[in-house]
Amino acid sequence: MGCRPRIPAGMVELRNYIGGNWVDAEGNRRIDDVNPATGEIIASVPQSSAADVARAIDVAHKTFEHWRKVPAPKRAEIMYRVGTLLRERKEDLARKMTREMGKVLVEARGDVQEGIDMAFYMAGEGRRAFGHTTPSELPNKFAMAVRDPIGVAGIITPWNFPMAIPTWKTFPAIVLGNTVVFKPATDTPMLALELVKIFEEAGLPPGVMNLVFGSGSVAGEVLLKDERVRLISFTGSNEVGRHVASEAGLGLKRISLELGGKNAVIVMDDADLDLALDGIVWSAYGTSGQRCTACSRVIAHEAIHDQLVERLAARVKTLRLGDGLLETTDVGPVINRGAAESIDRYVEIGKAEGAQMVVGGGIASEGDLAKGSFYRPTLFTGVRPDMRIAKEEIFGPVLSVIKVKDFDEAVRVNNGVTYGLSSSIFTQDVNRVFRAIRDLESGLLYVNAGTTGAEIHLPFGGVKGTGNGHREAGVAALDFFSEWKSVYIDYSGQLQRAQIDA
Ligand code: UN1
Repeated sequence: MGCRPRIPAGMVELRNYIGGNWVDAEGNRRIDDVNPATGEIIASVPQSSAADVARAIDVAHKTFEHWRKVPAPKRAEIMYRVGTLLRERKEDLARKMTREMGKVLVEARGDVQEGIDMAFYMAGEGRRAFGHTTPSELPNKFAMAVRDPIGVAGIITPWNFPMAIPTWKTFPAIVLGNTVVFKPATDTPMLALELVKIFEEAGLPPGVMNLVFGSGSVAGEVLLKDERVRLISFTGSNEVGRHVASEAGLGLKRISLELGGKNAVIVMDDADLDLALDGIVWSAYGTSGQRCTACSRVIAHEAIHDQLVERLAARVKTLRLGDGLLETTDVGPVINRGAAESIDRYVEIGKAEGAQMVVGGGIASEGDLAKGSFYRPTLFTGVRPDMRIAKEEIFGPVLSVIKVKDFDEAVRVNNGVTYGLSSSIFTQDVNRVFRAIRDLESGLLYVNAGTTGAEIHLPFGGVKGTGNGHREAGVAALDFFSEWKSVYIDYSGQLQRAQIDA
């Protein structure tokens, strides 16, 4: 295992970061990091063994003893510097992200911006992290509840928001006094490394943030099983989320799961259709449909259905596929070949179920597109709520339109899936708006906007199969990454028995 004090500029041979050292994985096993738009290999990535991850946990565990005692405002000062560095490098990071993950540049900038926002928000929490003071039921007794750090946080992140999601998890963890072992998605290692470099430059003490590259089945598994890891924050698929819940649950870890979605835009008969079209196209085909929050169902009132479908089809036909670095591109590649094939299997299922594919379908392979993994923006109509394409998460640029008679049916269809992340309604009727707020089963709700665009200072997460009841971001993140400690201070000088002494 070679140790180097600093990572040389422009290096494409990535290394783990453990205890403040850039180190190779045991046996130096590596895989390629590939640009999904061009097929070009952009970096070589270590594949950590179980022993590599155990070493990272060991360091994080030892560092916790020191880090938890550093005053939170001091921890937060580092977070301000992280925010400043992210802001300075925004353009460079966005370009790297587009090359590594494929999303179009304007969206990659937004992804980095989300990290900048989170840095300053969480830095502010270093001087708040409010607890409670509350009266005691007994005289001459003081009561308060304070937030304690928990310990080593195992952070397992997806590839679709290579900067934003790691910041949602690592920033609150670190400001609140936890230490981190971070295992990023195999498809987006470079952005994870850039984030960790920024932590290093910002002056984060060695051992607080440790980065291990590798597979879920080897590296991730160690995080789930090692008893020194006290909390796991995971964003990814429903299937893996269930595995995380059961493995980490056995060790009684605190677990936050952010899983899939089958998000819908409801368009009522009184909707502003121009606005609805903009919202639908942006939230269904942006990020090539690869957001947990992406719109994958349109629930259209019968009075506007035909007009909406016709205009939507015309819009979808104009979307230009291509490399996200090009100004002319509307929709970038999907993350890899396997993803394109899995999306295509769903499109075939939709056709076999009897839905009408009015636009798109198929892996695109004309010209330069053949070098990458591109899926044509696809639109289905005549979709029934019981079809698989209306129920299962596809995670690609595939949208299904379902026709309904009225508001009540729209709510039933929206709620008739196992997920509940994001829902939206387009209407001008204030009564319907408030009924929608009350009745739609989702953790995020948009009125007259698409299903994407969550801001970092509000809780983020979903109901039902989307997770396990935790929320990320906003003040909710503080509750996940800290432990409540209730403290009673009796200054009466005598025994006072709660619930017993009058
Ligand atoms: C995700 O897809 O997991 O609201 C995160 C949004 C973004 C975050 C999405 N701010 O679409």
